[in-house]
Amino acid sequence: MKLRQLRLHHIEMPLVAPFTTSFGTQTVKRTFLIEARLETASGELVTGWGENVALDDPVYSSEHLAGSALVIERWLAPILFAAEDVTAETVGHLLRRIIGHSMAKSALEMAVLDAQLRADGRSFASYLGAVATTVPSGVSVGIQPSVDDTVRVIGGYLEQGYARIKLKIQPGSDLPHVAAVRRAFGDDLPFQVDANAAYSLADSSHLRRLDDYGLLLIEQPLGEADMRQHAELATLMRTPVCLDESIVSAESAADAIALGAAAVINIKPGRVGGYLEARRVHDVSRALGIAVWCGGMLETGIGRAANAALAALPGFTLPGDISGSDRFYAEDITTEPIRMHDGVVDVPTGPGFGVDVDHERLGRFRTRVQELAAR
Ligand code: NPG
Repeated sequence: MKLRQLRLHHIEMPLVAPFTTSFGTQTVKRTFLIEARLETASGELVTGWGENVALDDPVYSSEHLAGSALVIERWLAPILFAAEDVTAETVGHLLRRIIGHSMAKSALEMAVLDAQLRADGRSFASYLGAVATTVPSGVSVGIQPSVDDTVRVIGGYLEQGYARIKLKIQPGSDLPHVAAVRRAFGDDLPFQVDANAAYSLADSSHLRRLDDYGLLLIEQPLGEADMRQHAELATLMRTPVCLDESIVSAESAADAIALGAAAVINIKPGRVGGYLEARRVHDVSRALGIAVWCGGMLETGIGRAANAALAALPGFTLPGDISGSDRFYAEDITTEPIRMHDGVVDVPTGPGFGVDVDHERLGRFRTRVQELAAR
């Protein structure tokens, strides 16, 4: 296909409640959606949508939203416009000269992939080889001001039917919260914690006390680059260590597994440069007997739909952060919100990612449009 036009729709969506992690509090989601127009070999024009997951500030990874848009405008889009043939399978290869900026690359690959699958009348789940029609839906719970708030908020999600709870933790907001959740909801609750790199190896004896609570896993306790230290921590505690920030490619997944730094891997397509690399992370982990699950980055319905399809691959044996749209948004950007029912989310079956953008809402949430075309 020939890439004809890219439109970056910058949007701002209010969150239903503030979301606090060890790196800050978010009350609004700012991002941009990419609308790509491509011409097929038969001269048909097809449109696809992608979503960028970078945060406003470089606090989760080095990438940030404004930088991501700039890199697309200045370097990535011109490469794709100059290419004779652009397909989802070649976007990553075409862009390989530009170092990093995985979230920008992922958003572009998504838009091409959606367009290509729509042209073929094929769903993303079918393209990937998904083996499930629904995926278990977990919810990520932000750091709360008090232990009582933590228990109350989690109780609310359990009433809604979520299949597993992930609680954000940080020094000063960890053990008492975890203990209270176990006390309130019992030992059978599928329960895990996420530190977003807030600890150091010197905290190992403190972290080891989490072993008393039968957690599914502890996610990214140490820094992004601390692969060896994660491996050492894993020998000091029983709770399985799961990596998120540290896994930026299939190669880093293979390294983490070989080092004993990851007993479980959180796969986020934006963090590894796209859904095709995400599938490779899945494949290498599965081949090495390591469980994976699909993370979330407060995606709109577009990214949520794509994540549900990815999580339907056979190696995704743990519930992902794939909650309903209403976990974060009163109104989503897609015509149909993603719904959690009975603890699961349905894997979309329509062409492409299987969701359509609601243009009226897009207009309301949009702050600006960036038009990019071949020069
Ligand atoms: O359900 O989309 C969701 C949010 C899941 O907690 C979640 N994401 O560290 O995994 C994370 C965290 C995150 C959100 C990280 C936004 C970076 C940005």
